Amino acid sequence: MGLNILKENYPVLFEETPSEIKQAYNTPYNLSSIQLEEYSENGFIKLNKVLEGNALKYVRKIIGEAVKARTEPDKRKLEEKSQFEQSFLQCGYLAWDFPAVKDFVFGKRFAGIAKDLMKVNGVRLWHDQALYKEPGGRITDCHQDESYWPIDSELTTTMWMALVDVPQEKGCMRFIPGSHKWGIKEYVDIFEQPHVPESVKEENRITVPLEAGDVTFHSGLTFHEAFPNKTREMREAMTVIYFEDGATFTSEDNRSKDHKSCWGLKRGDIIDTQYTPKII
Ligand SMILES: O=C(O)CCC(=O)C(=O)O
Repeated sequence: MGLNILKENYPVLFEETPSEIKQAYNTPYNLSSIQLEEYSENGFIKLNKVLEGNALKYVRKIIGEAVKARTEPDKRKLEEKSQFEQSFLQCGYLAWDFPAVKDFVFGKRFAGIAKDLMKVNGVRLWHDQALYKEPGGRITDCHQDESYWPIDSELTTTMWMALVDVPQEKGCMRFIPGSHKWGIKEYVDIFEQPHVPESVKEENRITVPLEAGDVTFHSGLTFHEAFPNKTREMREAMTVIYFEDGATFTSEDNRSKDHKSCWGLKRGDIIDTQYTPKII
């Protein structure tokens, strides 16, 4: 869809973000030492009310519009989609197409949490992606994110924000606590041929239902999965992925080499591209 048509059909995505909302995106969220310890131990954490009120309503609106703009041309029914696509509608790099989403993704409130949890001096954006699980959508297969990313650092983290209440029956996330301490264990091909990872078969999992505005952060090494959406409503979630400033690019052969975040990089380069700005 051309830019003018997008601007005409989705005006809110191109309007100036109200200052009250920008402030909500940039007000620090303070973590206690117990929360920092919990993340270090478990490799994930749930944080309540990271957004509330008008800011939450606004974000739900703009992400919903952005997902609609991206997915509207696809008229396939759920059952006509691939197994991977039945796990969620995946809409990445929304910040770069839609200025309203960019203000959210660049929010220092969220990047500040990532910085504190990873205990680093600075964080960069890896990428954003909305993950909407359609009514009837299947499980998200268990995996470790870092097995897909050519980042030479164990310090990556994903913020997963619920834009609506996400109980188990709507497809909330489930984590294997402590699995971030195992290193990269197992590649699961969630795109074509998912399997239950050997390493997690016997492990305890923790189910994390969220209310709208709550988030989880999980390390790129933590095994996680999500339940199917057994409701008749969309599971609306937005994610932002961060990595430690100074991390290098591991490989041109990696599965994610075509991601915009990797454009122009050679093995060993510091990851510092137009798509991976330092946020805080
Ligand atoms: O939203 C989901 O269903 C899965 C999310 C996920 O795997 C992730 O954010 O790393």
